[in-house]
Amino acid sequence: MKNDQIAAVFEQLSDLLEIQEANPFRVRAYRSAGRTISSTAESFAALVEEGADLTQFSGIGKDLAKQIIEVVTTGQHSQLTELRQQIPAGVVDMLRIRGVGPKKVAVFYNKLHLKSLDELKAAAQAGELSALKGFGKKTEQSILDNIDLAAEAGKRISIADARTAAEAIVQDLQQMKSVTKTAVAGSCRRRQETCGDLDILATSDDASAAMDRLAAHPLVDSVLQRGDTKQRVRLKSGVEMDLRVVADTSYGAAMQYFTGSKEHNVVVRQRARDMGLKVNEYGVFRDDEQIAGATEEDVYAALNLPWIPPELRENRREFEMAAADTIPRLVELEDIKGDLHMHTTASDGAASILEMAEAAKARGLKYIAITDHSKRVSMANGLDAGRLRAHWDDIRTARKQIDGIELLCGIECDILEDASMDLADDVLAEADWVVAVLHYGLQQPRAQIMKRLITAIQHPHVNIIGHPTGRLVGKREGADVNMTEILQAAADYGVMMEINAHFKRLDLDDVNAAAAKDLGIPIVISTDAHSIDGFDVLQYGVDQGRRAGLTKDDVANTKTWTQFRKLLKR
Ligand code: DGT
Ligand code: CA
Ligand code: CA
Repeated sequence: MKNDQIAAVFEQLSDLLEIQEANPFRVRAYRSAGRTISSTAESFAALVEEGADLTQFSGIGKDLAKQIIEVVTTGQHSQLTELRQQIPAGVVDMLRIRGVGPKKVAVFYNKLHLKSLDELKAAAQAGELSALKGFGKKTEQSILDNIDLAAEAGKRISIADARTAAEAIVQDLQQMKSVTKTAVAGSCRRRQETCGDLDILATSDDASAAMDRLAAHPLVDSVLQRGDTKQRVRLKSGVEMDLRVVADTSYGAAMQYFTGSKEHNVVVRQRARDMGLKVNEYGVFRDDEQIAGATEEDVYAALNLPWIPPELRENRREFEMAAADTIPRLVELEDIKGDLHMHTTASDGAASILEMAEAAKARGLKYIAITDHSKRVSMANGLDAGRLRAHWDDIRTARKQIDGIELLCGIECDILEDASMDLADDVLAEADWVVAVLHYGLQQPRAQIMKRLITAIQHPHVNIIGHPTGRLVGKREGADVNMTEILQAAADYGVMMEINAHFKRLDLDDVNAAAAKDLGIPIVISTDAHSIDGFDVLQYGVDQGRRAGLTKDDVANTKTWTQFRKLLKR
C-alpha cells in the first residue's frame, strides 16, 4: 500500500466523522494523520512491516498507530467500513461537488435530511439552501453550477483506480490452472481517462470455476448477474465489472469486441459486411465458417486491416491511418528519459531535491527539472525571487551530490489574472526551465484567459505551458480557451506543451495533444510529482499521449539529455 492510499483512508474517515458532527478533535486528529502520512517520504507500509514505532511521527499516537497497522495489514479500517454503512452513499457523493466540504454536507444531511445529489439539486433549485443560516445565494448558485459534473463523475472512475482494480483481478485469475489467458478489455484497455465499468476476459474450459474465483476475490462485494459465460459483479469500491469467459479459438475476437469502442466496432462490422463477412465476439465468419478469431491480429487481418492499438480505437482517425498504412508506433513508458515538472519541500512537495533526484534516477530517468511553485500560490508555500534563488543554489549543490542524472533549475510560474508573470523577467531569465501555468481566475472570460496564455507564450523565458486548461477530470471544467489559437501561438513562438500525467489532470487531453502534434509542437509528458511516489503517474500521461497518436519523436522528453538540452534555448 502506498502512503497516499493509507492517507486516503484517514481522510475519508475524517470526512465521514465530520458529516456525523463527531467530536472536532477526533476529526482533526484523523485529518492531520492523513496529512502526515501523505507528506512523509518513507513508506508506512514498509515501516509497519519492519515493526517500526509509528508514534515517532508528529500527530500519531498509540491508537492511530494501531489503526495504521490495521489498514496496512488488512487493507481495511473497521470504523470506516461501519461509517460507510451508516451514511448513505448519496451523501458522500456531495463531497465531490466543487466548493462543498464535510461541514456543508453535514448541514444538508442533518438539517435538511438530503440523501442524494438529486435531492440536493432540487433543494438548491427551490432556494432552500440559501435560506439556511450561514449559506448565501452565491453558494447555492455555485452548487447548481457544479452538481451535474459531480453526478456525472460519480458514475465513472479514474483510469488509475480502474487499472489498479482490473489488473489485480486479472492477475488473480491468471493464477488458476484452468485459465489460460486473461486480459483487461473495455475503456480501461483503451486507457480512456475515466471508466464507466470494468471489462475483463478469460479463456478457460471451466467458466464456472473462474466465476467462483472472481466472486471470492477480496475486491468484490457482490455478484449482480451470473450466466454460463458472463458474470457481472460489484466491487467494494462501488464500480461494476463484467467478466466474460470464452474459448481459446475466440479469444482475439472477444478481445476485439469487448475492447470497443462501440464507435470503432460499428465501423469494423460495416467493413466486414461490405466484404461479405460477419464479425462478432466469437470470430470472423464467411457464411458459417470461422476464418479468424484466436488473435486480434487475425481478426483485423481478415478485414484487411493492420492491428490497431486499443488507445486509437475511437473511430477518430485510425481507419484513415490504417488505409494509408500510417498507424503510428506509439510512445511507450520506457521511452521517457526526463521529467520536467515536480515539487519539493521548498513549496508543497513531500521530499527534498536530492530525494526526488534519487527516486527519479532509480526509475531510469536521466534528467529532471525541479519546478516548485511561485509566490502567488501562497497556500502551497510558493517562492518569491529571494527564496527561489536560494532554492536554485540548493539544486546546484545537489547536482554535485548525485551522478547519472541532470538537475534543471526550474520554476512553475503562475500567469497572474492580469496576464503578467508572477516573477520578474530577470528572475525567469536565470531559470533553466520555466513552466507557465494558470492556477487562479480560471473562470475569467475567454478573452482574458486567452490574453494570459498568449502573453505567457510570447514571454521570452517561458519554455512550456503546464496543464494548459487547468481542468480536473470529472471535477472542474478547464478554463474557456480557444485551443486552436493557443496551439498556433505555441507553434509560432517555439513553446512546448505539457501533458500533465496526473490522472486527475491529464491536461492536454488526447484530442488537444493530437492537435499539438499536427502543428509539430514538442510535447512533454511530466508527472507534477509532489512526492517520490508521484512519479508513478507517468504511465497515465504516456497513455494519454498514445491516445493522441504520439510517437516517441513527438515527445520531447524521450530525447537524450544531449538532444534535449538543445531545446532549452528559445
Ligand atoms: P465505459 O464502460 O463506459 O467506460 O466504456 P466501455 O467502452 O468499456 O463500454 P462497455 O463496458 O459498455 O462495453 C465494453 C465494450 O464492449 C464496448 O467498448 C464495446 C463492446 N460492447 C458492449 N456492448 C455492446 C453492444 O451492445 N454492441 C456492441 N457492438 N458492442 C458492445
Ligand atoms: Ca466498460
Ligand atoms: Ca461493461
